[in-house]
Amino acid sequence: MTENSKVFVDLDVATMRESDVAYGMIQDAAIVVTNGAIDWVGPIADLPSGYGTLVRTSLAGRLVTPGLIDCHTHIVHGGDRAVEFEMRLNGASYEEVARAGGGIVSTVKATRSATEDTSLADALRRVDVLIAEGVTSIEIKSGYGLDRETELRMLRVARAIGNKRDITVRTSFLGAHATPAEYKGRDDAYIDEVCIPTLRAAHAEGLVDAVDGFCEGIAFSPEQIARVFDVAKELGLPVKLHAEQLSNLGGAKLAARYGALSADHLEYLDEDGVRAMADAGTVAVILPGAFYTLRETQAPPIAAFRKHGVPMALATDINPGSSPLNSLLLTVNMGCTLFRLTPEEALRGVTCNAARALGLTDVGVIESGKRADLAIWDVKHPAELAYRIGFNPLHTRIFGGAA
Ligand code: DI6
Ligand code: FE
Repeated sequence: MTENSKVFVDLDVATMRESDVAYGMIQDAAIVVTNGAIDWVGPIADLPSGYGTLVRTSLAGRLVTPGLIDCHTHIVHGGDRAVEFEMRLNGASYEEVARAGGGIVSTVKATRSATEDTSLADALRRVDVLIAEGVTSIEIKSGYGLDRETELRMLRVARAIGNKRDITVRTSFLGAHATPAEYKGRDDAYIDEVCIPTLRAAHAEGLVDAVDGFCEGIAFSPEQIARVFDVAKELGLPVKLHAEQLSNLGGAKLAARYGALSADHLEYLDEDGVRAMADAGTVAVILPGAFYTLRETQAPPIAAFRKHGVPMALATDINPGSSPLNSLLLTVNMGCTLFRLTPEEALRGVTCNAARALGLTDVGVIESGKRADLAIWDVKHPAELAYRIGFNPLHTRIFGGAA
């Protein structure tokens, strides 16, 4: 305790610790924050007398949760695909849209032609919307550059976001997202000549926290992803993977073999893959925004994740094609409504389990020694965060102890 300590009182806290009590809930609690970290949390009746002289801030009965964590985004990207959305609703097929210059290729074109400044300004507008919902950590992927210069630029923009705003940014290198037009039909050459050398360059510049890929019929095979993951391993970088989104290629199993932090999407995952994830401690990141936008009908194997004890996270997957969903609170609601997650599972999905999906050990739960990243809500019960649609009850967001 120092003069930098603050005591919050008159609050209930959903600590999200492992606990027999739902949400790790403590009613009528106090939280002591010292030098940006949580010093003490517990029932106010147990507050050590040493803290008794500190000035108290009343939260008037509000609920406190860990700051929210969006563990899967493509929030740095050029342009939008609203016209493509409109074309599809007017009857065009995905292929016709692609032939007319739509799809991932159009986002690559727009991202390549954007400057670092405009990319940053565009992304910050989206980040600010998340911040207003109490988000304190975010993952940001590259993968719309698909050439060395633009991939590096995307990652520099991601780092810049962490400097311009009070938010923790974790970057993922997603060079193996799609094959760019100039390498059409030469996927292996793209992996060898562009993706892997760019990963090495980005890592040398300190721009990479994890390595991601898209393992899918329309993207890369498990063998191709494995070549990228081998380099990640050599560089000492953790991996994660877009897997089993549209079909089952064994991507999650491959990811688990590399001790992946997470495998993401997973609609077409089988129980064998679930077991492999459980054994490896790989988090299942569920992305209801893409499921909804693509009007997918096969849900991820939630019951099997529960049965085998695979931790589940939820994220927006913010991207201009399959998930133009810029709200983590709505994502929480959709996780419950579309996939029947309980509100507690959904809240764990954007706090403790999202932290784990990013390899972050100092956030996602409220306990002594963790960073004081907190969200203070005008709600009585945590289920309210999952229940309302299009309503933001955030009162105050605290990042590293500062409001
Ligand atoms: N899965 C997705 O749903 C997005 N990327 C990925 O690997 C699609 C991205 C896009 O359509 O722009
Ligand atoms: Fe994604």
